Amino acid sequence: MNILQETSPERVFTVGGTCGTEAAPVSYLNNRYDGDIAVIWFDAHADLNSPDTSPSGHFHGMVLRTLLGNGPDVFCENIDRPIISRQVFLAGVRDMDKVEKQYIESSNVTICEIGNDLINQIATSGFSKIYVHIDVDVINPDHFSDSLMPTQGGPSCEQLSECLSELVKRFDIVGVGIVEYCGRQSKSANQISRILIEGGIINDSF
Ligand SMILES: [Mn+2]
Repeated sequence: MNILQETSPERVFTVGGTCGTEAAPVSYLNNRYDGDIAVIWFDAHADLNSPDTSPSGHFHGMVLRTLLGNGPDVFCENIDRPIISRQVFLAGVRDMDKVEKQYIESSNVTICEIGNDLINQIATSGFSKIYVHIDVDVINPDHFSDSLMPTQGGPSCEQLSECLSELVKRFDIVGVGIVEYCGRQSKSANQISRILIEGGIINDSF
């Protein structure tokens, strides 16, 4: 976080770690662009537990809620500027706790289908900048096997890269985070680079 504030980059690309690594870049960019940023959360999970509701107590299941201003104090203290629920677009979510569903119903978080639905929702939301969070567990485990929390269902690698390339064409992507990858085979590292290259993320934006 200190490094981001000192160097003040216009765009941030992060690789690695768990979803917890997203706290610094998202809150930094939200502050830098004055809240004018849609946060697309490609993830099988909503990561919307709070310290009071989390069944596991793992921070990576609370990071989005922390970014929304309601997480463990030690992390919230370091959030530059919390996001508001209208900024959040969950894409590919399919494994949620009951309290997370209740939170979504009581907030302005949007759940989107990966593809045209997501593109249309972002287009009508009016945000001019986009942050793209990719937890690799969003990908169907039949197609990609090296995520930390494999979860049934979800898009193929091609469906994800097609959606990314549409986002790159239409919107200004200022941040990308790739997380929860546990590389056991070089095949999966190649799959990730192919998704980012075919999705146009690496060529055009970063
Ligand atoms: Mn996840």
